[in-house]
Amino acid sequence: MGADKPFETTPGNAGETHQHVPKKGPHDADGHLTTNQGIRVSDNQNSLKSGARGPTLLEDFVLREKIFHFDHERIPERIVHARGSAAHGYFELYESLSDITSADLFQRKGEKTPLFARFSTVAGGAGSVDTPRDVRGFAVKFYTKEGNWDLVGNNIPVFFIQDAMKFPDLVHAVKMEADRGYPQAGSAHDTFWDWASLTPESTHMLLWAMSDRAIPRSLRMMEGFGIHTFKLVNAKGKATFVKFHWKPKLGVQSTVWDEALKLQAADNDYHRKDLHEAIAAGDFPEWELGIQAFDEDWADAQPYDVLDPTKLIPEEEIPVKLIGRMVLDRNPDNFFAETEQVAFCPANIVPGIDFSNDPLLQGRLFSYLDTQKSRLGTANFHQLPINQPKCPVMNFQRDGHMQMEVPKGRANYEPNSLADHGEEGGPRECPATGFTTHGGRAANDEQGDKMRLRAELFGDHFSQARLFWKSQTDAEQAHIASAFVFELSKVGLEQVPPRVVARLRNVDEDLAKRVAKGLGIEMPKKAKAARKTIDMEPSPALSIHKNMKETLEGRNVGVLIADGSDAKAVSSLTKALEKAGAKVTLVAPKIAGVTLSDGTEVMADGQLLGSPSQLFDAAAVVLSGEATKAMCGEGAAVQWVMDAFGHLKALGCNEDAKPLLEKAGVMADDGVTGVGDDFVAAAARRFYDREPKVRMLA
Ligand code: HDD
Repeated sequence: MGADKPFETTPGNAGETHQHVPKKGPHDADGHLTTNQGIRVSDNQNSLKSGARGPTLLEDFVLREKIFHFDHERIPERIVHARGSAAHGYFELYESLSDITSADLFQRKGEKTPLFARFSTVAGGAGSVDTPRDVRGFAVKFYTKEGNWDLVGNNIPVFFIQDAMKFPDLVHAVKMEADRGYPQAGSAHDTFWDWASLTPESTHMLLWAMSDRAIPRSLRMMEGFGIHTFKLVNAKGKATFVKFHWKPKLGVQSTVWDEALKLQAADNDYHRKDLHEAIAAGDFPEWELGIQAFDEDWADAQPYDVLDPTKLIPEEEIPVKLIGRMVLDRNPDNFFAETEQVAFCPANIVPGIDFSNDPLLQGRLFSYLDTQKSRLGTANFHQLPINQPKCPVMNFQRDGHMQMEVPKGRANYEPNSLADHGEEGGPRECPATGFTTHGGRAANDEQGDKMRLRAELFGDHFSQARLFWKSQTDAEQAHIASAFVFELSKVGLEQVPPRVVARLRNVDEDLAKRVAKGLGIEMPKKAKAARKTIDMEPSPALSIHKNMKETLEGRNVGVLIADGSDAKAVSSLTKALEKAGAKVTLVAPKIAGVTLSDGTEVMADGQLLGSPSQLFDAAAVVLSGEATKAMCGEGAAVQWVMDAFGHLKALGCNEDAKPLLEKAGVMADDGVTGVGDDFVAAAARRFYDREPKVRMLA
């Protein structure tokens, strides 16, 4: 019930002498809190009332402004790629590329260009989880001296569709279902597979989406791709076709599916936190930018169309030339102002770079500008600090919602002769250095006729899906087949799984059989293919496992300890792991820590219940005999060990802790070690050979 006597609350009440003045935040120059009109606020704790127990007064402009602003703090989330994490950084050029492009950022060796990169999941909402099976967005805004260049790609080099006309259908089908509002952030449901099973061009991408590429270990361990063919144009106007690639310094690494599922429960923000913490610790994520460059004659000789975004160019055919590196060295200061308000647009290109006729790219050129207007509420979104080019912007565009600038003078049109009369005439176009579109050759023989058609080679939907499948290791193939089984097992429309399997028969009979068997359905008749499927030479570059980097850099190793753990073993293990580049997380039953064998007390970095082993890349157990007995009766400890083993990680343990491994059903193999150098070496790997022992894959 109300207080008998009115009382003052702290801090900040008028008249208090001990008022806390923050050093940073919304305040005036002297550190005082103000309203958005700059009026100093005397009390930020109590609304204005008529008497201590009386009604709140409409007059309270401080309260009204605060609540009004709060009510409008959310903006519409992105229709796709709503959940993202971002960072600032720079691009550094290795060698001048002036022979193939006049783009300013590619002219001078060693030149650094500031940039902002945002990584995202596609299907889930802004508040969804980081580790669903999904494609990841990989968008980079380069603030070049000649304007912004946005390379808006994904972590997979091909796409589901060939023509932008199909994008709304794809997105409607994959997002939560229209009537029921679920599932969130996942493709394992009726409408997605109904659509996919009726869309043969999606086949190649489906294989990628069912592969481990769609369950990355970290945003720092993903490749990125510009996907479309672009053009680089040199000062003489000569064009070279290119595909863009990002190669992570830490190597490409993925989780296993069971691990990804459990990560959703263990830590919704697993990827976001990993990126943020690495940058905060000065361990700056790095990628190299590469290009595959080719000319029109080479393109014409290929059995696929380079304008088709469901096709890739094998790296064995055209090697990726590394041209520079991206370093992310600064976290955003404010998630909303930067990560949320950043507006990417594939149409943002600079002189020296140009589009190809890829029909998906052409549609994207319209969509992004349009969506930013609806998301950010104004055509002036380019004035937001995160979107502003870092070079002068001068034109005659005026007004609109939230115009932040105050253009001076009468000149808001062109041509004008105001300068002849001593007034400011405004900017003029620049034929010599301005952006000019590269003309190029006719895209097809009938150019000029209007038609709703696709080019002939676009009709081959299976050759590259087969190429991808054949390029995978046995373990990777088993993951793909099992992912198809998992996803289709969630589909209730009984006509859909047979349609998918019928299509997979065009990719590989064995894959189709394994999926049918996993689902327990009859093998359907092979689906008709629009064009003959050809066998391409397998491309080892498409496999994660064949290219895996054995390293502890950027990896996090969990070490389970308890009272009585051998002090020397814990200390030497920690030192050796850190020397090899790993982060070490000490996990203990209580966060307050443990008393080691020599009496030293150490704090835990994580409590056992809140730090399951899926958070780590490798796991070690250092326990006394007594603690081992206790841990054998603690479900979380048994699960910790069982999951590390099941997720194919190195698992080290000291002699006394062995009963815990036995209890968890751990079987001996190369990845099960002691807690010395053998563990440090093993921790840099995953043990895919173990998998058939721990789960039944399709
Ligand atoms: Fe898109 C966002 C990547 C096809 C329409 N897309 C968006 C983002 C990425 C991509 C990374 C998030 C950018 C950010 O972090 O803010 N999109 C792709 C790739 C595609 C692709 C790699 C195919 C190769 N997209 C695509 C098509 C269309 C769109 C064909 C429409 C015709 N995409 C959008 C959008 C989004 C978007 C609706 C949502 C939010 C935004 O743009 O800013 O306009």
